[in-house]
Amino acid sequence: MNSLKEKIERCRQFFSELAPQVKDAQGVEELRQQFFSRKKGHLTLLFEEFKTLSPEEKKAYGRELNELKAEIQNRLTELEQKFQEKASERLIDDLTLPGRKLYWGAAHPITLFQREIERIFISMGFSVEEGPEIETDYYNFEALNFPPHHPARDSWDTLYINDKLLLRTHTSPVQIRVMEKKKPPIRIIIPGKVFRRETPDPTHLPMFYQVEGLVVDRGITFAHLKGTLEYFIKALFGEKIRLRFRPSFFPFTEPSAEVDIECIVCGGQDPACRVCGGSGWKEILGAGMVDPQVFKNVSIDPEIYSGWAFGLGIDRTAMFAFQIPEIRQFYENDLRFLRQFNRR
Ligand code: FA5
Repeated sequence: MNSLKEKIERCRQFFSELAPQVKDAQGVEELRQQFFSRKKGHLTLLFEEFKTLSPEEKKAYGRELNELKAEIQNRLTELEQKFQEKASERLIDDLTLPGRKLYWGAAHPITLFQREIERIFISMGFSVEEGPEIETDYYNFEALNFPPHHPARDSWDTLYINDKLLLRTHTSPVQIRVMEKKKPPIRIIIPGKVFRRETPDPTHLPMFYQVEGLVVDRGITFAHLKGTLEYFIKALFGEKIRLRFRPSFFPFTEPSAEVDIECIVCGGQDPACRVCGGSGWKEILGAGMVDPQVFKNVSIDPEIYSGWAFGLGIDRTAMFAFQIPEIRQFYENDLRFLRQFNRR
């Protein structure tokens, strides 16, 4: 009986005689079957025989056999590519075929909406700032008047990286970063991603966008906050939108409020509404007058200056603006959904 070495050589030679005769993709597939088919392929049979060898023989032939397998596979892949290219050249040549439809990429609806928000605030004289998504406990909590172990920390379901670092739970830490560097007058917005350990539902996401607003100057009052937010929300939704301010609590503002807009999904008509729970209202932002302690933390004198701040959920508000009853749709990457915002 021939040694496995001779058989390997014969198999190599046989393949090199057959390969140049292949004329098309089907021929490549037939050749592949001839050598690799599960029961009778030439290479398969050699591997079967290899299994019966003694450990010394296995050592001697294992490498050669694997090299042959790799050689044949590479050549088959080359042949496959060659015939694929030929086929597409033929397609390009055939001018009677219908054209291929190309889709332009477009900005994501949340990006479009963020730009709209920026446009409104820039028109009121605000400028746009940014800050890091990975934050320290100091900027995310302490400087914002949440001492360690303060119970208010519980309402921010924080994703910690280690004892000192975390994924920011809101855009408010950038207020501190800006006030440390710039002195009043300050009139800024801060859009960006925030993260919370939340179970997704029709109005909640674990990663979402917020836009923070901050105004600091002499003589700033709650009336300025209310007027600016009313103007902004009407610019976004139209004059007829109904909104309400509700008293609330944030450690870094005093007094604090939340703003709700009317539920676009049920208009308050459905007691089982999955968006507003039947109340007819949905919260879109938190706001308030900057707490004097926050000013002290950044060495701004609260006896001279006052200010207001707000934090709005961009995705949550976009749901209402685009009349989408389900916030998760923004991130499901369903092109049928996303293309509706492609205005090209
Ligand atoms: C805050 O994050 C405060 N930093 C807001 C603030 C800023 C108050 C400045 C005072 C001064 P709150 O956790 O309520 O607050 O979130 C603000 C907005 O983010 C909410 O009104 C909502 O629109 C949006 N939001 C909150 N949680 C989620 C979530 N899981 N998914 C989507 N949007 C959310």
